Amino acid sequence: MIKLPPLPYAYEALEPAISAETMRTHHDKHHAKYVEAVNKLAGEAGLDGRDLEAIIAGAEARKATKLLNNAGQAWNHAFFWDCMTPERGAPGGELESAIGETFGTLEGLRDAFVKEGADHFGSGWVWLACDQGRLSVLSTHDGGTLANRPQTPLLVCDLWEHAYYLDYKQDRKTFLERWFDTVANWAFAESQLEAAQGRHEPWHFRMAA
Ligand code: MN3
Repeated sequence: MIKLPPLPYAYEALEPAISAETMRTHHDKHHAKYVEAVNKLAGEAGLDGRDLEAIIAGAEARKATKLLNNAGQAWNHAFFWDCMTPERGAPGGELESAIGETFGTLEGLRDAFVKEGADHFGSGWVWLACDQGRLSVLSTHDGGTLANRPQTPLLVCDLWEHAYYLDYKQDRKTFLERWFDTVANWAFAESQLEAAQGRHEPWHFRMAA
């Protein structure tokens, strides 16, 4: 069994970028439902008792699409909560240098991230990732995840309408701009960059929530 991880801050902590009402529904209803579906489907696939990364790998190997989608969503949401913080910050150290190398400036990264997310057709996720030492911005569709990909994810933002519709209606671009400017967790991204450099383990879905 996997467990729904608690939010690392209060429901209202990310206001005004994201309302408490959005966070409550998003975490307590949407994320909870994905976790519940994973436990049901992993049992049916003989994958119960594994950690979530192993369930994702097993679902992929078995071409168990419904399990893979739900497991990807369970992983992505847990990662997403840690990609946000009420402590507004800015990239520093090696992350700042890596952003400079690939995007020129933080503004360059912001443009690429917001454009990728705003232009993404339908539901999915927009990521900042490190791929063989170089940063990149990419998006995945639906429950698509970087959990078991060679890239190390540094940040992700949810592009499903449930992530922003209550607060921004259909205006995904403004949501992404405000998300990037005010709640992105740069300390977390720096820690993931260190993991990509082999200095410690990358983020994992915690089994004991
Ligand atoms: Mn979501």
